[in-house]
Amino acid sequence: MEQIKILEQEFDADLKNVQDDKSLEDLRVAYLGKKGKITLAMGMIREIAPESRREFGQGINAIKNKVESTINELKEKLAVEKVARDIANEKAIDITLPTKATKGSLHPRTTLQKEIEDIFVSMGFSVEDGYEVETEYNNFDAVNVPKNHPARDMQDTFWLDNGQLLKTQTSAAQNRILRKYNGPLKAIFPGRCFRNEALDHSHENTFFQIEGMLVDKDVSVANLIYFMKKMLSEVFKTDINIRLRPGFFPFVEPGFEMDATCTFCGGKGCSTCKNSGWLELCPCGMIHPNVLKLADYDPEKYSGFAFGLGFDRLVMLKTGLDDIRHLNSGNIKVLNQFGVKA
Ligand code: FA5
Repeated sequence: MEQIKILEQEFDADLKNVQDDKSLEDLRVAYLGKKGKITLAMGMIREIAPESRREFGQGINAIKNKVESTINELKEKLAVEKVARDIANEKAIDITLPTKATKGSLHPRTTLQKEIEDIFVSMGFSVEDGYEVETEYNNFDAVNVPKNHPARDMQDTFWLDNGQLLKTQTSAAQNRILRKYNGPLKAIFPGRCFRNEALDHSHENTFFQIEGMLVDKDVSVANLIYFMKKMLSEVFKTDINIRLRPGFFPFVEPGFEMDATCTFCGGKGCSTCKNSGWLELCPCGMIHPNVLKLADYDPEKYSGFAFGLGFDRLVMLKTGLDDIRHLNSGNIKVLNQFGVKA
């Protein structure tokens, strides 16, 4: 019993030296660990004379309980003190001081898209949304490209396991939008398109188009030329001339490739326009009667034009970027030029 008393006194003395988690853990190991003083003392019970064993056992258990509860209480106290210290330290941080946070800005693509949307809205067009995951029907069949039509090979398609696809062209929304209006309409529908293409400075696998449609009675190519000229002149803030060359797309008849006077040389000829004075900008044409029929329009009553602007190429012309891949790269050095601060 004398030994137990000494053990208790030793513990009380050692306790006074505990200042932090580490020294508390050392104390715990020294008394309660595998080779701790209390653990060893408990192992001695068998060697105690039977008549003293009960008293010794009770004594050693009492001190074991005391040591355990003292250590637990102290552990809690240290934790509370640590939180209080952390809070006091945080108060030293002045959260109202200006930080080095930098201000972002819109991507050049977004800026130009908003500009073009505003131009068309001012001419009475609505802005519609298309899906990125589309049905084969909407992307191809509904725009007069049935299964096995050779035109399907022109657009290397990302197919999904469920038979749907990532839309290869904004034209995929034509049928849905025609059905939505079920009559005269003026709409543009910008969107992200996907093609499994070999990449180069003017080809991406993920790129943007802005499609437009105008459907009404007696619509003609003259209307198409007017709207395209107007839009381009507003975008480039100068009078832009356009010309149409024949182009084949199954969903328009007649179909055209629309060129605009080169914005770099004003039509004189330069390296960007390969000295032709013209830039190829936008396939377009008069909506094919089959496309109208597939959306339950009467082609005898209605006609319309559609265009599919290669929007990323327009962004390149507007910004002077020479590689389309910059637009998806997120490269801050590129974006910095357009107001994004690193
Ligand atoms: C089409 O996608 C037709 N749907 C456009 C259309 C709509 C024609 C309505 C008539 C009426 P095309 O595959 O040529 O056509 O693509 C249109 C434009 O998208 C191209 O002129 C080009 O500027 C852009 N484009 C096509 N593929 C890529 C690509 N891989 N990377 C970047 N731009 C591309």
